[in-house]
Amino acid sequence: MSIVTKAIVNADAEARYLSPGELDRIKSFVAAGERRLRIAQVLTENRERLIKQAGDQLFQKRPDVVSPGGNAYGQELTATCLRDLDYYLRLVTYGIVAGDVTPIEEIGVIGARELYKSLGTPIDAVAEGIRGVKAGAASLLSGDDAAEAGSYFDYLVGALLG
Ligand SMILES: CCC1=C(C)/C(=C/C2=NC(=C\c3[nH]c(/C=C4\NC(=O)[C@H](C)[C@H]4CC)c(C)c3CCC(=O)O)/C(CCC(=O)O)=C2C)NC1=O
Repeated sequence: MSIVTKAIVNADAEARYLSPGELDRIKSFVAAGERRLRIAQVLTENRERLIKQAGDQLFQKRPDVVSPGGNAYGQELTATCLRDLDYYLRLVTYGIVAGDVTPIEEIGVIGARELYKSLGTPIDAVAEGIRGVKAGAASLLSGDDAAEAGSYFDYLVGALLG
C-alpha cells in the first residue's frame, strides 16, 4: 500500500479527515515523486545491463554456484538465477515508485528463505547478487538518488538474510 492509501484507510476507519501530520507526510511523498519516478526509470531502462554485470560479478566471486553440482550450474539454471536477480530489481523499482518496501516484502521476501532452502539455493549468494545490482545501480545515479535506491536494496538483502 502506498502512504496515500494507508493514510486514507486509517482515517476512514475512524471516519475522520486526514490529520495535519498525515497531510504533511503525503505532501513530502508527492514532492519527492518526480525523483522516485526518475530513479525507477533509470533502473528500468538499464535492467539488462545491470543484471548481466551483477551476474558476471557474482559468478566470479562465487564460482561454486556455476560449477558442476552448483545450484546455478548449466545454461538453463544460470538463466534462472539471472531471472531471479531481474525479479528482485523489478521489485525494487516497485518499492521506489511506491516509496514503501511493502511490495518488495509481499512479492519477494515472504516465503523466499523457505523456497531457496527447498531448492538448495545458497541465499547468501542470492544476497551477494543483489548487492551487485545495487552497486551497478549506484554507478548510474547521482549521490542522493543512489542512496535512495540503495535503501530498498539494503532492505531486501537484510530481509532475505533475516
Ligand atoms: C517475483 C518473485 C519471485 C521470486 C523471487 C522467485 C524465485 C524463484 N527462484 C526459483 C528457482 C531458482 N532460483 C535460482 C537462483 C540462484 N541459484 C544460485 O545458485 C544463485 C545464487 C541464484 C541466482 C542469484 C536457481 C538456479 C533456480 C532453479 C533451481 C532449480 O530448479 O534447481 C524458483 C523455483 C521455480 C522456478 O524455477 O521458476 C522460484 C519461485 N519466483 C518469483 O515469482
